[in-house]
Amino acid sequence: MAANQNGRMDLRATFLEVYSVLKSELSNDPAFEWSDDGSRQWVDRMLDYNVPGGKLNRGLSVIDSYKLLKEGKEVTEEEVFLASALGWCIEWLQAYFLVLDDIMDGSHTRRGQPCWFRVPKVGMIAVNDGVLLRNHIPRILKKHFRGKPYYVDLLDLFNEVEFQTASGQMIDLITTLEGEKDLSKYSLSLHRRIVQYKTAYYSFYLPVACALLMAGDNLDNHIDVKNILIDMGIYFQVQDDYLDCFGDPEKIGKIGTDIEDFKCSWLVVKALEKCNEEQKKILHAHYGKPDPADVAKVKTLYNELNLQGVFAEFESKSYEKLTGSIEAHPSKAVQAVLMSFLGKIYKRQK
Ligand code: DMA
Ligand code: MG
Ligand code: MG
Ligand code: MG
Repeated sequence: MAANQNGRMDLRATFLEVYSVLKSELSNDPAFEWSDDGSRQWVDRMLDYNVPGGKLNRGLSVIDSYKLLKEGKEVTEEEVFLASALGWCIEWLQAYFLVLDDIMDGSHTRRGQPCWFRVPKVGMIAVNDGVLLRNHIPRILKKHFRGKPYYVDLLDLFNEVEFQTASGQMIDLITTLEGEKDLSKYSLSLHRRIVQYKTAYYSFYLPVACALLMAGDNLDNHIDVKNILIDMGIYFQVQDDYLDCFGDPEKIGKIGTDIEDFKCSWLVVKALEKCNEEQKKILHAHYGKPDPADVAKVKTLYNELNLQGVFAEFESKSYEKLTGSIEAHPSKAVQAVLMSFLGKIYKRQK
């Protein structure tokens, strides 16, 4: 156990060293040659604030998955560096989406600190910082992967997944438009569409797809793996929706805004499924209002409907189903990759 813990800590430390390398490569870009204009310091501070402060699950998973796919064969230092660089590309992608997501969702905190756009003097410069974060990804890929046979596939993968995520974010946002607020269109199938696109591809499929490409595999050979990862991503976003209301802000590092924002959250979909006519009126009257008194009414209703119990049931059912699909996979190495993902998120509190 102790050895495992240490192994994990070493991996995290190595991973963070790679972050420093990538950061200095990016901030030493000729674009910031006139270092007296503060641009290099801005990029450094912006990166440190937004990129490395999360759980790093997505990034670390690339290295984990690559090692498992190698089935115990030796993994060189260079391979660990490259897998880490790909892991960081995913963390960069996540930072880019989160900086913009927090503006659009009107959020207050992220990872236990104010959202980047709420930091004094940042404000809407955060929009351009998001664009910069996004542009760092192809720069990292160009610098470290240009000569690899899978370079084009990597670029295509990141482009594809970015498109999917942005499309998910779009549906997530336009369902909440003023004047079109309509709870009756909120269903499990709409929820599934939103979360599959906004979360599952970049959080679950992308890390494994990166590891597979590095291992010389073709992604088209792994449609079954992709489907399991998508289901896991949907389960993960249901947890995110649950924690938005029932999680401890100290632990998750953010304050929920889904009720105020009229989001098509898993919780409101379940509430609509379970409520009687009387309770439905309460939802219609108070969901999507900024006033804390309205939010409190919705939360009371969630408790009356025992949504915590409904979620606990969903969580164990999802775990069983996912384990079943994973065990049916022919490759032990792939099983190990998928089980390690599932183990990291099952019953998470943050
Ligand atoms: C976030 O969905 C999805 C992306 C692509 C950032 P969300 O707004 O529920 O995330 P969070 O709860 O972290 O703000
Ligand atoms: Mg958000
Ligand atoms: Mg959002
Ligand atoms: Mg959320």
